[in-house]
Amino acid sequence: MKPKFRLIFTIALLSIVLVLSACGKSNNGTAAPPANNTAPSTGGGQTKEITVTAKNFAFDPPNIDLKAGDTVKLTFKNADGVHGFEIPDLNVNLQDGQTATFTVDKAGTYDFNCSIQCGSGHDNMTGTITVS
Ligand SMILES: [Cu+2]
Repeated sequence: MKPKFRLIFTIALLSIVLVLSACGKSNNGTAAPPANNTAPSTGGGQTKEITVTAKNFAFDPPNIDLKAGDTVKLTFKNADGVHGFEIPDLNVNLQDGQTATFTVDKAGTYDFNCSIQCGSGHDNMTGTITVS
């Protein structure tokens, strides 16, 4: 009798935990989209031309701020040494003198890095695009 009660109690407890965690998930899901109807857009949707320059061993600028919805025309140039420019999350990979056009739809941070093994400072060649 007692072990059976314990089993039922355990199942009931697990059910409550599952229901609670399912609720938490759906709440997070519905809270994600921003309420665009209450505030005017703060500049998203513009086209911005940005040039990133690489030298031994850094990018200039190392940080780029964008608004969700912006389209970027990004040109990459080597000023010193031979480097590449890669944003893995956005499928952007540029060599010296190349330009990529892409749109950042979602807020978040997108890291970029050097895509060519350029020397001792290669691992320091990182930067971040922040989309708000
Ligand atoms: Cu490198």
